[in-house]
Amino acid sequence: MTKTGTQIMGLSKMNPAKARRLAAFNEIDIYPVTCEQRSRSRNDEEIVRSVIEGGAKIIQFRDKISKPSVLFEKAKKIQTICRKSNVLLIINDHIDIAMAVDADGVHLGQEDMPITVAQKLMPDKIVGGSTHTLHEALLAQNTGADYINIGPIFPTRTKGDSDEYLGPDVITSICSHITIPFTVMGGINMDNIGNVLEKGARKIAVISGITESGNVPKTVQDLREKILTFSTDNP
Ligand code: TZP
Ligand code: MG
Repeated sequence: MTKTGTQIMGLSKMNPAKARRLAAFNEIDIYPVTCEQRSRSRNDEEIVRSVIEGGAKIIQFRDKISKPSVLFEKAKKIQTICRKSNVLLIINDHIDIAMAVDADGVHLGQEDMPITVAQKLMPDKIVGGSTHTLHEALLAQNTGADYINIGPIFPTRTKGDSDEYLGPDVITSICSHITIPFTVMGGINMDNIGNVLEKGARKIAVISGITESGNVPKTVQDLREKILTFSTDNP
């Protein structure tokens, strides 16, 4: 079986800041991701405050629209909020912004900078990768991803480039071959979260199921409770 960076080095020999971040990542349950266009006129900062109020321990700042200067300013503000609450901040797409605001990591898609480059540039940070197939998942793991995301699991209107989705069975078929932590994403909400939990997911990334809620803290609380209750009943 392929060994992860953590297994090869051992957490103790790893950069201590990275080891701390990975330890915190291992504890996460709900993984809210921002999308200002789908937040019912609330800005990303407001959503970030609300998901933290609901108990989230990690946030991904995902903004596909803003220019770098705006992204940087927004990321700085969000980082200040996350720091105060000891919440991990992952930046979608942009290694430079993640480094500039001293975020906890970066999340890279198939068309972004290679995972190996991110690991070199930010050895003390978390590097995650989006995957859609077993092949991509193994490649991400073998090139040093600290975690992967698998998705879209269900149909979603948030990722506009395709109507395709993988279905929840993909979770078992991919996760049985990988050793690094994984998140799942795509169309997940209170009604179907049970399906991904049953397939073995424990770290669940959600955009619109949270950002479109009329009561974001309560929705985050409810989703967390589902994950935590299921995990306790199915250790
Ligand atoms: N990658 C896989 S699915 C997805 C991304 C960015 C969008 C998920 O958004 P939502 O609103 O939780 O379906
Ligand atoms: Mg990307």
